[in-house]
Amino acid sequence: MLAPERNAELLEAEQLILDTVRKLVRDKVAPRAAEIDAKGEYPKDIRDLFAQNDLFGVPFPEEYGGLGSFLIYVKVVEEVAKACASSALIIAVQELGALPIMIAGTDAQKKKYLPKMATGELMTSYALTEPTSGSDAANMRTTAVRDGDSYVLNGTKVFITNVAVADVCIVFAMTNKELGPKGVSAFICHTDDPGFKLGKVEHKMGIKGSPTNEVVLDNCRIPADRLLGSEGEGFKIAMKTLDKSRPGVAAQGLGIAQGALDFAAAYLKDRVAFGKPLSKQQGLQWMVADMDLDVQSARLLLYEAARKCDEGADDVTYWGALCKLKCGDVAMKVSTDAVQLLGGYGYMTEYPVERMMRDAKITQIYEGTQQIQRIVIARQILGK
Ligand code: COS
Repeated sequence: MLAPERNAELLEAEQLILDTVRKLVRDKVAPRAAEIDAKGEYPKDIRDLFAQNDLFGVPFPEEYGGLGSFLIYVKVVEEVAKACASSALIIAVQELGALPIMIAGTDAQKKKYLPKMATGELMTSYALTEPTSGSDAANMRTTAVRDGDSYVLNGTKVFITNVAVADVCIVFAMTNKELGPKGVSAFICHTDDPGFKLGKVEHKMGIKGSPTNEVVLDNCRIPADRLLGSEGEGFKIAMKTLDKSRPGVAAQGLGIAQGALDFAAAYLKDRVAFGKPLSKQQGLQWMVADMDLDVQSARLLLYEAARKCDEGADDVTYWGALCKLKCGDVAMKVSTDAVQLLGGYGYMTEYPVERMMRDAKITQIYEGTQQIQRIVIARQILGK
């Protein structure tokens, strides 16, 4: 439990921040969402707005310039995702790339990077996945070899969100291939380090406003003091990061679902068929009630997971997986139902629900597929 004074302080902060975010979303994000999707454009203007309004710092510890609240952070991501999942991802990825430093950084590393990440002066990214190791993350091939005061990294990472617009990228690489997961180490790379190269740009079904790239590490040489933790600790750092970043993706999914439900409900009240608004048709009322039940249940799980992160609970692995699984599935189901409720119009790009349905799909895949979440949950209950 948080101390009562801290709780009161955070409740007040939450009110202020969410009012600001709702206004920003209404005035600046929502009007741009369709265009961002159609052009596949990274919304730098929206990134700047988030930075100006201190939104990146919300989950960062107070001593590094943040607010220190995961609960408010997930609510911010949710609000933005109601209108634009790509914009919400800018905030979520900033947390993802900063988490390894929060979790395993030395004091010097934390002081150097976290305050600038909290303000958005430095943007981050996270490179774990490789062409042949996605779910089986420990099976990576990228290597890091110590050479005097440096490490030299070689390998290819794929599907790296926002690396093309990042200053920093947390890279996981094998320092000892023989040791499996215990041979993985984590490094703070800068995207302008020698040998750090952007590979091909991926073309995606949704979240088109976030650039996704391959990263080629071609004798990428970095100072040895950019190792996070000790050699061999990288896999645990990666997993602990995902425990706390999965709620961010869950929040994105929840926001998409709520946005799609809100739009469909307004449409049903407006659209007349068979002599009355569609909202008077019992079959459609029942669909809406089920969609709402899904959204509200997902929200309860997510907020509980975020509270666990805030309290430093020892079961964040379990709650992170639970909320990601639920919110991702709800995002997909509710957005698909929203398309159905709009009929032919739902399928047209003139209306936002087809975009929401395309954007929802990734929340069932990235940050660990829904199948991986089930493995994580089952292992917490049954043991490995
Ligand atoms: N926190 C701390 N340590 C963890 C951990 C966690 N959440 N999860 C695993 N570990 C530890 C284990 O305890 C084990 O250490 P010990 O041998 O000292 O006990 C070590 O890490 C290896 O774990 P495990 O044997 O469970 O590894 P597996 O290869 O079986 O993989 C899964 C586990 C499948 C859960 C993992 O590979 C995973 O999450 N994959 C999905 C990756 C992913 O989400 N990718 C998305 C792209 S990144 S945006």
